[in-house]
Amino acid sequence: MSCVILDLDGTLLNTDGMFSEVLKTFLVKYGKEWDGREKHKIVGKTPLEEAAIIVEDYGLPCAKHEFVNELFKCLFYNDPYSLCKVKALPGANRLIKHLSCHGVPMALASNSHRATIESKISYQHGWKESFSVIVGSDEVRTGKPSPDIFLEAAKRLNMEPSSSLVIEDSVYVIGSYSLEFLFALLLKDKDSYVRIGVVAGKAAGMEVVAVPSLPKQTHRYIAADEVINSLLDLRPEKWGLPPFQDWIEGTLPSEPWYIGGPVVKGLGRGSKVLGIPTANLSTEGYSDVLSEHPSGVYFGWAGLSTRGVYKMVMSIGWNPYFDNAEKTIEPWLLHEFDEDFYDEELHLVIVGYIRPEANFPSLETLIAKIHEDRKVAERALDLPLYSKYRDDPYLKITSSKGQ
Ligand code: ADP
Ligand code: RBF
Ligand code: MG
Repeated sequence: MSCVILDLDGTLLNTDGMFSEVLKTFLVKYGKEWDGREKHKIVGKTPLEEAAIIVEDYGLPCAKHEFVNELFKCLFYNDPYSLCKVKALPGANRLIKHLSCHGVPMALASNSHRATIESKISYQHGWKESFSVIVGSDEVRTGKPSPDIFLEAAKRLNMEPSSSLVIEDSVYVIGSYSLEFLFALLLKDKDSYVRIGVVAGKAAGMEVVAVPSLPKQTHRYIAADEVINSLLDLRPEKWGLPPFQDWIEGTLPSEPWYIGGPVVKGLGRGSKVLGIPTANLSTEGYSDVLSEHPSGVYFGWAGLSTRGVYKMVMSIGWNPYFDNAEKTIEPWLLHEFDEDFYDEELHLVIVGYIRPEANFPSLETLIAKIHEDRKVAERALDLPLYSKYRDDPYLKITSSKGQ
């Protein structure tokens, strides 16, 4: 591949976060206050399903399609208030910097109108300069799922479609469609919603990597050449592009991030089924942090009140092998304890990423992989880059629970 064509919403930008932002302001109009509790239930739903839950939960005096209509209007028509709150998705800045440093030609190809694309990226540092080509749906005859946008992007980059790599989340269908068209499409074929971008890329004769922005939806992306969990998992060298050079001994360093709380009961499977106890933390109150980090296997340091600071490797997500309904945070402290420590205050400093969560053909292979993760984390945490966080004050918990 000699160039990369990227979708914007849901691929580089967290439009999902934007949806919640708009939702919050919108609820105020109805005299209700957003309390974030829906975040759990809503994960993995399409906006239509999401709206139905909210209308019901808050007892809003409107039909769900009216509600969605209003939301779509706020979201997709250049409302500067919501646009400036949109955050880059994990790995988006890293990818853009990497490709532009190596001189890989890049285009943005979105179903939004060009003006909307430009105002969206104007809030993201360094993005405008990195894309030599931007194509909006108002610049071609038909938007995705038609291949026009992608073909136009390749043409303007002076590249052959067959040497263009498309990266798409496919989910958000924006701008060029009327709401009526959108609803008709969704009613007829629920999956069309997540296929649109991938189908457009394949119809253009390009290679397509899908990065689903809805969890547990991998099966809907069969048309793609590869499905990855997040941009962190993209391996450009698979496509003949320069590899990332920031992996260190099997780990990807990140800015440290912090979560903590009392150790809660999980499903009781860790020690019983895997022989690997995980001191689960509640996801409540962490929806923002968790939406900034993809599900996956991470590592760092764990501080337990009254006991000390330990190396830690953890998984965050839906545990595909068990196909959990809820997202869980499961840190394995790399130390032998003589007893349980439920309800004790546990603080985590997460310093890097290891791999996406995966499914496994057997329990044995899952267990073997987790022990491999343990080795990777144990070794990496001795590197100065990571070991310095052992002294982070967040790990030294002096206050008692609730303070
Ligand atoms: P649950 O599903 O309730 O989390 P687990 O089987 O995963 O049950 O066991 C986790 C519990 O085991 C933790 O809450 C903690 O009290 C205890 N535990 C003992 N050793 C460890 C360890 N090394 N790492 C994490 N938890 C441990
Ligand atoms: N479960 C999975 O289904 N897929 C995984 O890739 C996976 N990776 C894990 C990595 C680590 C480091 C740990 C501690 C657990 C992992 N688990 C995984 C198991 C899961 O998080 C949880 O511990 C079990 O489901 C028991 O509750
Ligand atoms: Mg556990």
